[in-house]
Amino acid sequence: MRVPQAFSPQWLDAFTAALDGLIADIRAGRREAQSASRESSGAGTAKVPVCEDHDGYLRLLNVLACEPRLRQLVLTSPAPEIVAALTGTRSLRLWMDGTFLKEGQAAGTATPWHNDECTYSLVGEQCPSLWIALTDVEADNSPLTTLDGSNKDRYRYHSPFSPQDVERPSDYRPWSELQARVAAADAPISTWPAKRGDAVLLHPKTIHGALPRTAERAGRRLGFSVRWMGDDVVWRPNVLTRLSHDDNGHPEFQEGAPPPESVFPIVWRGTPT
Ligand SMILES: O=C(O)CCC(=O)C(=O)O
Repeated sequence: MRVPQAFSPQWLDAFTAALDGLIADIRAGRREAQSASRESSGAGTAKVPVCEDHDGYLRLLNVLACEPRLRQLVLTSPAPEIVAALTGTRSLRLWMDGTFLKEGQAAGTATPWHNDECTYSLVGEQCPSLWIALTDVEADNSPLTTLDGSNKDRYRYHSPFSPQDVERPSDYRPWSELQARVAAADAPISTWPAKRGDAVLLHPKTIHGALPRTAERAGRRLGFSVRWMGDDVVWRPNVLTRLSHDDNGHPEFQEGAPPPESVFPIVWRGTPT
């Protein structure tokens, strides 16, 4: 679901400056980041973002956990109101975030097809990502793509980032089936070019990715995606879940209950408009 011009230039400039500063610091070695391979082994720590940076594709995870000023900006921006209005939740917690910077024209600037919930320890309808275009994201500038109707899937998919040597729960399908669905000639795929300031709300089951950046012109493409937890979200891990530094072994997490306030405080309350 697209929200045209959801953010004014003031917010976009503030988010962009904070992310660009962090990216520059990580690239210059002034700030620590952990590699994606270390993160996928579950060895992550809370206060260090995960950074994958190659071939004009940069993916940064969990910035908000280590950048209190940016976290505060996100919380005071229109973001929570937008998420609440679109999901109908009366409360929100912050889950995690992803930043996607694309430069150059390499095929590797595509974001591979996936859905966000596949490795989640959380279930709920109100667990979306609000993806924000911090630059124009035209059709040749790595727009998001979605598989229409996948938000209604009855199955989850066994991600390559989950353990492979375990018995797959009955409500999961092999990853190859997800790939076959998007590769089918008649796959109902939508492409989401965006103007700077537009936002796209993604249901946790929505199968999505992004095309490569093929623009001949110089420039870049920056998307910032914040994941939220609404009223109906509960913690329900299984053998394919990737636990994080937050919930791995934490005594207050209870299966079937919302994540504890001590770890994920409610950051927004209200009546959705
Ligand atoms: O911006 C992108 O390229 C991908 C975004 C995405 O996959 C996400 O937010 O989950």
